[in-house]
Amino acid sequence: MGRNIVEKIVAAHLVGGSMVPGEEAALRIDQTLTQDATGTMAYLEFESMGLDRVKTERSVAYIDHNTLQSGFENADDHRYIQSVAKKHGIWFSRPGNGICHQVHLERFGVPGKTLIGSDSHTPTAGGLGMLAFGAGGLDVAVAMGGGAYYITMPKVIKVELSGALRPFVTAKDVSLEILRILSVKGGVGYVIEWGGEGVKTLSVPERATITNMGAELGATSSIFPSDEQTRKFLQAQGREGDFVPLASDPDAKYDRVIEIDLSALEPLIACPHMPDNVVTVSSLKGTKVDQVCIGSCTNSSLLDMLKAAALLKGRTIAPGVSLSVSPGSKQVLTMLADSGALSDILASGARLLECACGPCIGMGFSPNSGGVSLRTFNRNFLGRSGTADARVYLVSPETAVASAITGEITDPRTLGLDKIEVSLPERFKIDDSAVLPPASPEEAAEVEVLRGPNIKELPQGRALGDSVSAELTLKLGDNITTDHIMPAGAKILPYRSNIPKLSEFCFGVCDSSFPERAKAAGQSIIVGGANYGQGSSREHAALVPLYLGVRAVIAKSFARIHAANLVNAGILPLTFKDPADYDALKQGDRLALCGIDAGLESGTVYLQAGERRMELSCAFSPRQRAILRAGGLLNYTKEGHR
Ligand code: MIC
Ligand code: SF4
Repeated sequence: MGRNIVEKIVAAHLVGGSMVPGEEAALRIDQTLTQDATGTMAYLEFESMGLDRVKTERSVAYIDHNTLQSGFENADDHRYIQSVAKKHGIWFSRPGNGICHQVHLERFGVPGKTLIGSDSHTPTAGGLGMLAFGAGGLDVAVAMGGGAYYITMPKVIKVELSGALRPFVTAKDVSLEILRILSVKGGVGYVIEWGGEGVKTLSVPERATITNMGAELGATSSIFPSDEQTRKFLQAQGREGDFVPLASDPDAKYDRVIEIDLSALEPLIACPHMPDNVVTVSSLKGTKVDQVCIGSCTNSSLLDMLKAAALLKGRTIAPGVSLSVSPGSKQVLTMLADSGALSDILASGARLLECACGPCIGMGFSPNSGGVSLRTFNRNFLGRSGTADARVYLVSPETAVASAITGEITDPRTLGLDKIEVSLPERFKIDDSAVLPPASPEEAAEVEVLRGPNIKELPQGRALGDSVSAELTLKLGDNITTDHIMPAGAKILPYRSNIPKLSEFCFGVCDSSFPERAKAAGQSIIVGGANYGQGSSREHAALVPLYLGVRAVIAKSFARIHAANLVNAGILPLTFKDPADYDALKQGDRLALCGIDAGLESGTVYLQAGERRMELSCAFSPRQRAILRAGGLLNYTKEGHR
């Protein structure tokens, strides 16, 4: 029987488990990436596992998130990552070189290979035909050490594209359309494989915009075939040797097929505060805009920036609007400068930010109070911009520029232009001087790892007993994101390697009294609704609750990466067998989880809440059970498992 692309890459990398959807598959990982906000923790974990030189084909440490250095903390972490990378065989992408996913696409991604990264948007590399996953830092550390990456074998949705995008309708609108169709939880348990005749019309950077936002669907990954477009892109990056063709077999099977006619799409916009809250841009015509941001790993390619520059050329932005432009990489920025397009951007009144995540993670450029911010980014969760009452909308670069010019939400097709003439260059400007190689194995022993005073001890996982008696310290609703659990932003991110300090901000968006209450309770249980933990890969959303004494999270359902991070931290993620039980629980209840030992084998544990006895599902793979019993992946690995 024929195979789809996902099955082909999985089959070529399977080192254990099974390819049956729903069962655990162990994959050999060819490449890893980290970024600085999760990387410090990942390398501390790597060191504490006693691992030596990475065993991957390529591992890269990027500095792109914590680039505002308003104190010593971020600079110290950067220095730590640079030194630890040098010692252990990891390439180091210096601050200023760009956003991890953009640089990885340009310089390192290889079709047909596997990649895991300590960032949820790692599947961006699927635009090049890589099978790439976002993962917690611990999983990345294990993979760097040569260990397998374990996934629940996903089902595969094929999105069959036909037609071609019309002028001013973009890859971003394709991302928003699929979010409109599937919602922020519709991709859970699936890889999205993009195919059909329409695929041929999309360049690699456009494909990467689409695979990037697969993270917002909750998908395990997203992937495109590797074809002529891929070859052209790699050739222009001076990497034609990395090209391999990759296509599904004609008789490949899919679990679901969704058809999208590219020619029928129009400009779309995601409204506050969820990426799937999608309507047409024209339906919001006239809404006043305070701020516009162009950039992020979704829309910061040279193609995006050239389009923005072409639209801004000869125009000035509205007086009430503040426009920021953050190119995705040094390559993009230098090519903008060399071509003169940067002058067009600056002449319009835009503010140029460095090649980094910046406003996307609240690292500066927060909107004004109650401000309306239009962003070409991928997430618009409440409070993420750094301004609690800001209203953030997600759009394409074309819609962003049109709105910056008029000062109100504007469909770019109404600007009176026929189209924008922009194409990819025959040859990108190649300068890898900002990527520093690791020390040779012979020199590695001499490299000193430099630690700053902000680096504190890792929280210790505790082995699970047979029962847990604890208070329900927090009850939450559906779609709780990791930005709710462990907020980010310029003020909090510098403490990513200082869990005690970071814990003061846990659940700050929902209930700022939680940290104190959890500490006072000693040990506690959290209850959530559906899709608990969606969004980022930050393992801090598990490590901080662990530090605060959380032993179990009971929810209607979990997002994939967060559930894995909870297990890795030794916290039990459990689901209600009867959703009505969720309604019967209230904050402050005394709860008793019983029969954990037997439940790990049978798949059911019991929760006693007053008079009511509830059944909770506790279905884990044998490996996950062993990790939970050991009190987390760190302990499990130290016991000698790989
Ligand atoms: C995000 O976009 O939320 C982040 C910041 O890139 C996170 C990683 C982190 O929290 O450091 C992600 O997507 O995984
Ligand atoms: Fe950076 Fe934003 Fe992309 Fe996360 S989503 S990697 S913060 S640009």
